[in-house]
Amino acid sequence: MKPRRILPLFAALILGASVSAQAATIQISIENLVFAPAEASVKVGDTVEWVNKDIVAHTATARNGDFDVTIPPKKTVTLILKKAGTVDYYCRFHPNMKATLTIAP
Ligand SMILES: [Cu+2]
Repeated sequence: MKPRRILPLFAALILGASVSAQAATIQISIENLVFAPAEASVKVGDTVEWVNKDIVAHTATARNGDFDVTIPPKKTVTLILKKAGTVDYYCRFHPNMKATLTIAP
C-alpha cells in the first residue's frame, strides 16, 4: 500500500479521536450566592453542571433567553449547550449573582 492511501485512514483516526474528546463537562459551583467560576469557556455540545452547595434554591437564567434552569438547594443540574455565543446569566432569586459562559461553536 502506498503512503498516500494510508494517509486518509490516519486522518480519520485523528478526527475521530478529537470528536470524542470534544464534549466535556464543566462544573460550576454555587456557594454563598456566588457562581464559581464566574467566567467559563466552553463549547457547543459540552455539558454544564451547576452544583448548588447552598441551602436555598438558585437559577441560572440566560439574559438572552437561551436557558433558564432552577437548581434546588444541595442539588446538581446539568445542561447541554446547543448554541454558540457569549451568554450572560444570573439568578432570578438573587440578581446580584452573575456569571458568563463563552460558548465556542
Ligand atoms: Cu440565587
